[in-house]
Amino acid sequence: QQSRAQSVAVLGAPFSRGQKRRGVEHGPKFIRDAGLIERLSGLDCTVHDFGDLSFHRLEKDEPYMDVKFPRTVGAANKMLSGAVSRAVGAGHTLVMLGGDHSLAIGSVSGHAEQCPDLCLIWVDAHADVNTPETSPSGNLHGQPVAFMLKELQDKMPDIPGFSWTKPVLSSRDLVYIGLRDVDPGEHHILKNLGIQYFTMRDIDRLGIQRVMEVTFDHLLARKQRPIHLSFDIDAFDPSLAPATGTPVNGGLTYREGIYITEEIHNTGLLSAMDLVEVNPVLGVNREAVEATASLAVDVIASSLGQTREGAHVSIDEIPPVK
Ligand code: 6HN
Ligand code: MN
Ligand code: MN
Ligand code: MN
Repeated sequence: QQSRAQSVAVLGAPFSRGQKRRGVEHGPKFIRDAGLIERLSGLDCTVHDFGDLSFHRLEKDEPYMDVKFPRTVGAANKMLSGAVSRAVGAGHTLVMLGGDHSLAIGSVSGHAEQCPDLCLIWVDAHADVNTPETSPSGNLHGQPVAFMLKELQDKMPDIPGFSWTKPVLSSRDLVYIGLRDVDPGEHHILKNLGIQYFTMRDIDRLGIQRVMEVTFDHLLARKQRPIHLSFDIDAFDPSLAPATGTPVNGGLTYREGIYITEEIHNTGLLSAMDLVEVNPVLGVNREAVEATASLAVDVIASSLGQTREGAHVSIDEIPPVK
C-alpha cells in the first residue's frame, strides 16, 4: 500500500440533550450507513473508525436558570473533549459525527488542548452564540460558541456540569458562513464583538468564492494555523437536508456547500471537523433521511480531499491498447 497523506479518525457522538427533539443521537449510525468509511478510504488518507462514545444518563438533571440538561450536556462534552484531544494528539485529523451542536463545546475544547492557536469556521443557519440569558429556548445547542469566546466570559454564569470548560477563542478567530436565523441577543454579540460573518444575503451579494477568500484572509493572513470546521447540516437548504431539527428556508445550495469544504481542504490546514444535527427521525420518508445522510458524507469527503475534478492518485498512465 502507498503511504497516505493524512490519517483520519472518525468518532461518533450519539447525543441529543442539547435540544428537544429525540432522534439526532442516531446521526452517527445513519451517516456511517450512508457509506462514510468506504468513501473516505477511497481518498488519499488512512481511516481509523473509533466507533461511538457512550454517554451516561444522569438521573436528576434539573434546569439551571432556563438551561436544559446542563449536567448531562456538560458531562458528555467533557468526555468528548478528552477523546478529541487524544485523537488529535495522536496525529489524526478528527471527524466528529453528531449528535446535536452542543457537542462543539467538547470538540473544539479538545482540539484546542492540542492546538491552542486554532481558528474556527462555523457553517450554520444559526450563530449558536446565545448565552443562558439571551437564549430564547434554553437549549444548549444554541449556545456552544458562547462557552468558547473569551470576550463573553463575564456574561456566562457558572452552569452546573461546565466547571471544566475554559474559553479558547477570541472573536477574531471565528468566521460564520450561512447565517439566516439569528436571535436578537446573538445579533448584538456578533456586532458588538466585531465577529466576521457571512449571512445567506452576503453569499447572494458576494458569491461563495469571494466569501471563502475573505474568510481565509481574516483567519490566516497573519499566520497559517489549524482550522476547526463545525458544519451544521441545517446550513443547507431544507430541500437538500430535510432531516434536521431546526430547518430554515433559503440555505446553501449543494454547490456552495461543497465549494466551502473544497476550499477548506485546499488550505491543507483542516485539523478537526464536526458534522452535526442530522436527525433521521425527522425525515418525512426514507428518501429524505438518506438524502440528508448522504449529503453529510459528501461534506465530510470533500473536506478531506474528494474533488469534483476527479483524482489521479491511482493511475500512472493511460492504459495502452493490448
Ligand atoms: N442549532 N437560536 C435558536 C436557539 O434555540 O438558540 C436555535 C438554535 C439552533 C441550534 O441549529 O445547532
Ligand atoms: Mn448549529
Ligand atoms: Mn443550525
Ligand atoms: Mn489533497
